[in-house]
Parts: sequence; C-alpha cells; structure tokens
Amino acid sequence: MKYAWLGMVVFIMVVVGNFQVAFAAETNLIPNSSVETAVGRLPADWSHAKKGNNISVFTHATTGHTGSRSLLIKVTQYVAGESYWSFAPVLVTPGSEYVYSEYYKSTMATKVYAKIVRTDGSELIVALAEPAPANTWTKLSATVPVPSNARSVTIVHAALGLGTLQTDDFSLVLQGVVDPNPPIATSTPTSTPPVATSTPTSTPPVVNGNPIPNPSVETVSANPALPLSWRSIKTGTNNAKFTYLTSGHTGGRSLQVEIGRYTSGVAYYRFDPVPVIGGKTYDFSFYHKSDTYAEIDAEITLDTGEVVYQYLGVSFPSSDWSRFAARIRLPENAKTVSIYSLLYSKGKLVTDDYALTPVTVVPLDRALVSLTLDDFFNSMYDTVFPMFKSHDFKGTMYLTTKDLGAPDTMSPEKLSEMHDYGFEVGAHTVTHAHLPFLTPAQVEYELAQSKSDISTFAGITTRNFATPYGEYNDPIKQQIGALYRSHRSVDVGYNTKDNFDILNIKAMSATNLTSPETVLGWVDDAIRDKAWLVVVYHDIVDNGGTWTNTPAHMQAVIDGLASRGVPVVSVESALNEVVPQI
Ligand SMILES: [Ca+2]
Ligand SMILES: [Zn+2]
Repeated sequence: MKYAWLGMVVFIMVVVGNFQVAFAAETNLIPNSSVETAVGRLPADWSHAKKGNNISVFTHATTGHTGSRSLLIKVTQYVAGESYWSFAPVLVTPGSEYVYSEYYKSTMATKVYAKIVRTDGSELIVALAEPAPANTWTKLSATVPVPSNARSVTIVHAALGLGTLQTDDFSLVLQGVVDPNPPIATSTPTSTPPVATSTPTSTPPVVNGNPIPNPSVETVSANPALPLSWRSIKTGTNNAKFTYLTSGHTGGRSLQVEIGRYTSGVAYYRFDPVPVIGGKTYDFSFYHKSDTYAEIDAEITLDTGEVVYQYLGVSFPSSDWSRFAARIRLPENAKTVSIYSLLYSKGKLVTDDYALTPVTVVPLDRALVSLTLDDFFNSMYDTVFPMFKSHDFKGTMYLTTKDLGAPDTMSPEKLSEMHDYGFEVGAHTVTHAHLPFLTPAQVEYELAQSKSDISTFAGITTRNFATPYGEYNDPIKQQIGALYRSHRSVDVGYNTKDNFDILNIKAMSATNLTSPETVLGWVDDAIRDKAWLVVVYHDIVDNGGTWTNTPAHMQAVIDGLASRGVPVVSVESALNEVVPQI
C-alpha cells in the first residue's frame, strides 16, 4: 500500500573476461519458465523464500508478460532482509558461461544473483545485477559465470524494500565454455550520485550530542535557498518544489517539499552523511507537518564503500507538528549514515528538528507477551478462546464496532464470557477509518463511539485502543490519550523502559506467511532483552488471506509460549506491570 523506491542505486557488475565460446546451445534450462503450470496455489518447480525482518506476500499472479501467469512479491513491511522466488536448481556444465534473462516490473530496489552449489556442496553467490525499478515489463539480461567446480544453479531476483516485484519469462541458456584459467572476476561498484542543487561549504558543530549537522536547519548556507549541510534531491518525473521556509517547529526555519504533478520518482531533503558506530542501535526522529504519506529511509555507507538502504517506516499525514521516531540497528561495518523522508506522491511535507542518538536498551523487570487480535471475528470466541483457556493465557481483542451485532457474529453473551474470563476488549474505531485523513471531530467520533458501542453491546468498559492500519499522528495520539489509557500502533519493535510510550505501543504483525517459529523467535528476543512483545493477529481461520493465520499456527504459538513459561497477558495487565517501572 505504501511504498517508494530509491532513486539512487549502486550497480555492481561482475565481469569475466577471456572466455571462449564453444557451443551455443539454445536449450532453456529453467523449468516452467513462463510459470503457466500451477500445483495448487503455487507454480510448479518454483518456491519462495523470505529472509530477515520484513513482511512479504508471494502470489502466483494471474496476469503475465506472456501467457496468463507470473510471479509476484508484495512487501508490505520492510526493516531488513530480502524475499524472492527461485526455480528448482538445475545442473550446469562446469567451467562455462550462461546467459540469464527475465522480464520484470518493480517499484523497489531489487538485486539479481546466482546461487551456485559446488560439487563439494558449498554455495557460491554471484551478483548479477541491481535493476532499476520499472513500471512496465522490462527485459533483464545477465551473464552467469559458472566455475569449474560447480554442480547446479538457481537465479534469485530479490525484493529489498517496500513495494512490488513481478517477474515472468525466465531463461537460462548455455553460452559457452570458459577458458580453464580465466582471470579473477572483478566487482566494479559504480554509483550514480543524486543531483544536488548546491554543495554546502562547511560543517556546523555538533548540537547536544546529536551528530546530524544543522539539525533545526537554522544556519543558512552560501546558497540562501538551502541550509548549511543540507541538499534537496528530486528523481523521476514530478514537479517537486523545495522551499526553505522562514517558520519552523523550533527556531525560524524548516524544510518544505511539495509535489503538484506526480508520475514517478521521489523528492526529499537530506543532511550530509554523519559518522556512526557500526553495530550500534540509534533512535532517529524529526518533526513534520504533511498532507500525505512519506517514507523514511536510512542510507548507510559501509567500510567497503558499499551503500545499503534501510526502511524505517512511514510518517502519516498531520496538519499540526507531529514527531516521527524509529529505531535503527546499523550493520557491523557501517561508517556513515544519512536519513531522509521521501515524498513519493502528490502532496506537501514540512520537516524540522532532526535527531539521531545512540540507544542503550533498558530492560523491564521481566519479559511479557501480549497476543492481540484486531477487527472483529467469530474465530476469537470459537477458535482462540479455548486455546487461551487451556493455558490460562489472557489476551486483548481490539474490536471494530460497526460489525457488532451483525447476523451470525459473536453474541453479547459470548463476548461477556470472554471478558469475564480475563480477555480484554479494546477499541479499534467504528468504521476502521484511516484516521489521519479525518477531521478532529470525525476522529473524536471514531474514538468515542467505538467505546460506547462496546459498552452498549456487552456492558464492557474499554480502556485501550489500537489505530486501524497503525496510522496516527501527534494530534490523534492526544485525542486517544484523552479517552483511552493506551494506543497500540503497528510501528515495528519491542517495548522496553528506554522506548516505552503508552500512546505508541510498538508491535510485531503476523500475516499468513509468518510461521509459528518466527513468532516464537520474537518471543525469544523479548525473553533475552526482558522486553514486552505485542503481537498483532487478525482472523484465525484456514485458507484465509494475507491478514489471517491458521488455527494450527495459533496452537503452535500457544504451545511454544507455554513451554517457555513467559507470561501471556492482556495489554491492560501488561500496562499495570510496566507503567510503575517507567
Ligand atoms: Ca527549525
Ligand atoms: Zn484492523
């Protein structure tokens, strides 16, 4: 739903010289190469994989470059890692060279590499390309050097950020047999630097331990249209306008990016990269006013000179100043970082008061886990309740109240039975609205009416709230705070003493691709760090969509929690334990 692509891509070219073309066999080795053949919900001979902290949805799509099927990856939350489809590895001629090609469309940074398994079973990764995003079917070709000890190969086109990647019509054809003593493959990184409208002349001093230069943009550079140590950047086709405003969140200056016509690309201000400590966790924040979404990304330069990007989240529209905050764990060999908020649609974004500070995680007295269930489903009573009861676990349901009392849904008696047992009932608006787009009065209605709906329906008083889609801003947080004890967002993370915000409880969201092992991995992280883990679930059914999990998944998570002996409590109970520690 929300994504952008990065205009700057570092291309790595693997060059192998001096090969000798022996045979030009035309056989395409890739099985089911146009992915037209399906086995159930999956393409025959293909599998998908997800690594790292992201939520990726894999689909055997019913449109294609040719034929009527293709492979689709949609990344809906991204912190780190990659996701990809790959064909079952094929045997290759050792000491040879193949040509790989495919058609793709993508809206995010991606990379293509060969995974070669050697005769001794070890694996070799060969980078092939970092193709630019493309909104129409685009052909990609790369040469795949196959060493003399190779046995099999598969090719991976990996999604590396928020957005979609669609691929089709794959081909892998033997090109020739390489000279038995080829020169060593060389990697030549060549970067395309963004176009800067000016180059700042000197670096202002560090303010209060915050390494971001000129963080409140009060110091003007030699170019009066830009603050010292900042640049404005625009990529793609749009009419982004950059304005160095003479008003601010603090002081008298701030930065405005405005796009009136938008086809593609991004627009943003960025501060000159600052030195950081590799492997360290930092908190990043800034203040913004905006009428649309902006994506926050970190650009990290490693000691190898390589540049990597990390997604930090989305800032939601806010007519008043609102604070965006995110936590970032840097790679071990990170050297410098710059972080920016990308405008990637029509709209206006004003920012000010940037801060980056090293984090020391301060543990709670003990780990806690809260399983929360959003929206309103019969499975809450029919499926989840018995599982919780068998281990005396308690949880929290955040109900969207327009569905309360609909035919064939949970009765007031059943809801009361869960509540009497200790299942917390929280609110989740009346209509599941995108709150940042509503007027304060409309927000007030969604907050207050859902509370009174639950009271009317089952006589239950709600104390805690979760925003639909996790969309909020500071004024909405204040409105929530006036009516509720807490707000659960879907900002990714765990809750510890150092980052605890009762009006922004961080959470980990489960989709139908989240395995019980992944959830229990989050639990183990929370136990290790003595953190409060909040997991977001929706409907618990078999054969559901993205935002569902199976009863078997839930049972495995419950069993895993029971065997770990970690307390599984409602949000309200967790707050009762955590708040006095803060
Ligand atoms: Ca300022
Ligand atoms: Zn919801």
